[in-house]
Amino acid sequence: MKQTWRWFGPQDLVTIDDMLQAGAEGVVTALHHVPTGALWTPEEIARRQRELSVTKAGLPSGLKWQVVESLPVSEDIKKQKGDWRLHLETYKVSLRHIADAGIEVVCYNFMPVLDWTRTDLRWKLPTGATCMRFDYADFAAFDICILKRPCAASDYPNEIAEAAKERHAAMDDAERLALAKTVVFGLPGAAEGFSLDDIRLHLAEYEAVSSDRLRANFIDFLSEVVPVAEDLGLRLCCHPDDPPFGLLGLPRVMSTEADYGQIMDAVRSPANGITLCTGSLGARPDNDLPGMVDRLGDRIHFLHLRNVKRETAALRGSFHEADHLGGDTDMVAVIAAVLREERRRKAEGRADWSIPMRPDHGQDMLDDLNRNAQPGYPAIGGLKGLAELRGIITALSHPVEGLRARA
Ligand code: CS2
Ligand code: MN
Repeated sequence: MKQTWRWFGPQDLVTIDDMLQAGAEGVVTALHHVPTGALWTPEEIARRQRELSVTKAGLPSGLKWQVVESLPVSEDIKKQKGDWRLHLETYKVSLRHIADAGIEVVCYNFMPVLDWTRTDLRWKLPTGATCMRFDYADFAAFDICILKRPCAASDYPNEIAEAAKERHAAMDDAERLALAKTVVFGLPGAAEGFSLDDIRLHLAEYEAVSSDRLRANFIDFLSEVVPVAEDLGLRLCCHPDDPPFGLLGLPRVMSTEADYGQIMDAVRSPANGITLCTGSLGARPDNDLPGMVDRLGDRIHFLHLRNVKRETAALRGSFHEADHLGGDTDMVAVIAAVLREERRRKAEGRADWSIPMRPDHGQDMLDDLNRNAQPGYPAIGGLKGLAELRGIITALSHPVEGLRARA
């Protein structure tokens, strides 16, 4: 596995120097300033490559841009409306520019409107560290009582809808505003401010888009871009829905093994691949992560290793982001399955046998608590996650002791 680290560019409060100390071997980044749908130019790609190739002191970092995360897919493409054909052509040209720059792996997602969604970005753990959390009743409080989406209550089990109303009644205005801001953190334009009416407009646009329609649009998108990616020697990899179930009445089609199976089968090419995010998928008890690596491993081009603690047994429910080796996903079994897949690829002579991975979302701890970096991407919490994962990889890969430990 290639141990990588996500970087949000020069304004990231966690620097290239920091990730070097954390032991990163490669960088995952994007042109975050380029609006969705717009072209990634060779100049901008080269600029980002230069930025990550040097330390603060101007010395070579020795790091390369390993994975693009993400080349975002526009809402127009997801809905097949407006400028979608233009965006599709632009996407292909951006892919060509990415390949020309020597980058091979491109992550994206196909979630309508919202990317990952939480109700608390700084939930205090008993240790004093903080983590991100999704509380289903708080989310329902936002949906039913703040956004006031028509018929929203009928989308939730009765006890959640009731709890949501009680929680909302107990909140003051500042708490309601904070919850709304947290929920829409991943919305396009959220950084520039948002209004509930903007969200309602986004949602109205999807009223006519069923899950089947969204999946068909996704397959149309892949049928166009995968052959281009294959020709360019690129590996596209779709990140799962987070959380892996529908929210706000929006369709979501990449939440389960069956979802991935359908999409992998619909466009059969090594360029149509998977970003296996154990954190996102792990929020559902019916996703068997080590088994998914065994069964879908062939097409896994990028790994997000993270763990969640589910707070209920329900298919859709509350969870928080646990330690990388804590939580409900058996991370040792996942890593063992990945190492098996890597050995299999090596034996086949595949050039892509070493799969890039990164620690996904860390908890804020120690100095992270004052640094206020990008939510989910602190220096020390990320370093701890990567170090723990590296420990497992090292132990399981040991040619003698790895086997002896199990004898
Ligand atoms: C990431 C996602 O921070 C995260 O949770 O895993 O935002 C991811 O970058 C996108 O969904 C990929 O397109
Ligand atoms: Mn992820």
